[in-house]
Amino acid sequence: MSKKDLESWVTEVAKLVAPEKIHWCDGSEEEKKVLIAEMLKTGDLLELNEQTHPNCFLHRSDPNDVARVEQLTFICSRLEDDAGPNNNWMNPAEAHAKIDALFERSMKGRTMYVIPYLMGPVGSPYARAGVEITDSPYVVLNMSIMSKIGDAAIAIINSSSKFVKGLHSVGELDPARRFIMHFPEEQTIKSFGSGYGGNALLGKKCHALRLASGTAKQEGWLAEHMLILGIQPPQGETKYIAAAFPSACGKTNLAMLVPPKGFEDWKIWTVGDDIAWLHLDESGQLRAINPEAGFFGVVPGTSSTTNPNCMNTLGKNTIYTNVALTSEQEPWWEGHDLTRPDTLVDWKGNSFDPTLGGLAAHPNARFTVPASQCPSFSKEGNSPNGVPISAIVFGGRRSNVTPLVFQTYDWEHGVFAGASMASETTAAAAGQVGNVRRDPMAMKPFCGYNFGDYWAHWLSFASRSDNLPPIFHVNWFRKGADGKFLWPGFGENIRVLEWILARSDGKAEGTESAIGYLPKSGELNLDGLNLPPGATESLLAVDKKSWKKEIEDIKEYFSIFGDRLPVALSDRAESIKNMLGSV
Ligand code: TSX
Ligand code: MN
Repeated sequence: MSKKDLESWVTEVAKLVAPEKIHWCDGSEEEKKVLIAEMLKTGDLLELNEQTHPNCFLHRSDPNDVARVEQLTFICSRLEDDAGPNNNWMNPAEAHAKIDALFERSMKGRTMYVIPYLMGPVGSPYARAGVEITDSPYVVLNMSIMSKIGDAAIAIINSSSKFVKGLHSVGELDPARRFIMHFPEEQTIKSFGSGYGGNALLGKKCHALRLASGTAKQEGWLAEHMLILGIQPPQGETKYIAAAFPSACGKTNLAMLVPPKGFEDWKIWTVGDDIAWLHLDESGQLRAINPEAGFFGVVPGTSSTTNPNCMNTLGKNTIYTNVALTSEQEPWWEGHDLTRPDTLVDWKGNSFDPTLGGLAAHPNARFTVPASQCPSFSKEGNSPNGVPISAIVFGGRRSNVTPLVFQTYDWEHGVFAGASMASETTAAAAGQVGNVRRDPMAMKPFCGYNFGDYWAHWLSFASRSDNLPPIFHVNWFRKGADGKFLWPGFGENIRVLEWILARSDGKAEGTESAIGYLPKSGELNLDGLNLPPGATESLLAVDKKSWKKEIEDIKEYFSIFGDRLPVALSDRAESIKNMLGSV
């Protein structure tokens, strides 16, 4: 692949989609200005209050196009088994035919934008390029925040000879004519019929996770759904952790954590809030880069209480999607610091009537904002070699069973903990509230190949380094008998991170249990928290009966993967079951 291959691909696509014009994006400020001006004219964007929200805009999606669509997302590998039971699969030839029929002349009368983009720090050996062709100026604007558009990408395409090809058209935004298709063997993505972030900003979930996860297996690294943060104790060295959580667990909030009372001299540095690319360096040290340049986060619930750093990141150079609008032309959402104004326009553009019981902002409303605006953004955030990872953390939302924190005994046990992760569904997700769903490594919607092969790849790291970070599991959401959360969460989570780093440093002993090391009595710093009597015990309890049931559930889930399941994982389930004894 080279610049010439790029040009011939663009010509070939233009023949199929028949645009009125082709525009090669350079990522310049001038280009952005022109795009924004056009979108203000067409109503694609509304300008927000210039005084209080400089260079901020509101975009309203089609009401039928407000989220990722897992049932319309396909991995089109040659062999169905390579996609695995964790993905929808379609034969590549059939998939191309199906989606190309939709693309035919789909850009007539429209501009076709060609976006060369770079995922990862400029000059990083770990950065990768892609080119997205789209007919959506909203996509161009978002991609210009979420990735590095233009020369930096072209340079890589010319020199490295590799890039991911992404073709996107909003089509008619008809859910019946919508597909998100991935061709791992061709390093190609085709997305039709949706303008929503995860379906349309192809550099993010489609490239940096679904395709990159498969490339990473072939090349010996990991593309993960993880935040990356640095923790700096008073006068101490900054240590970095990478953490994977399913949706609705507050990943962005943790990535931007503000140290609470008693931790004023600590610092948390944000490297990334969603995706980590992890590589072993020559010394066997695991290092992480954030392939993204911006945050595309959920707005509702974000406030000065839940995430003050995020609130200070927003408010300038921000695209808001599907929030409500005040009479002062300011964005508003459920969970905002300001109580709901009497007069609001809802996310669909209608005057909001609270007596009807609906929401003013869509629960999946989003902000798109440059990472560099975050007050806690790490000085190492653009470091070409990434940051060294001292601990890997998996987590989920569980009202019972899973303790606040435990450390796995070794890498293989850590992979087991990641592979058996689960989380309870919330109102924000589709389906019933409170169901426990397995979401291995928080990658259920994003692993571009068979989970069995993916776990084998994770396990293979044990033989490649004797310096791997320890793996932990956390749960901020355990509830007491009264149905109330036992743990205050948010900033106070730094206490759990402190124990994790102490363990990683060999400075805390821990105590053994059937499921891993727990903090020994007194090791978790709870000073000033005033937890009710018994709360600590309940938070850290490992109830043998419920864990035996949990292991049975995990074994049942694992069985879906048949002979692609690494034996080490079924063996580990068995050995934990034996450790739990006969209760
Ligand atoms: O993001 C959350 N985190 C991680 C923060 C760094 N949330 C919000 C989840 C939805 C995205 C949390 N919610 C967390 C948490 O640690 N914990 C909880 C549960 C909880 C909610 C409210 C309280 C306490 C816990 N309120 C009081 O204790 C007053
Ligand atoms: Mn995510």
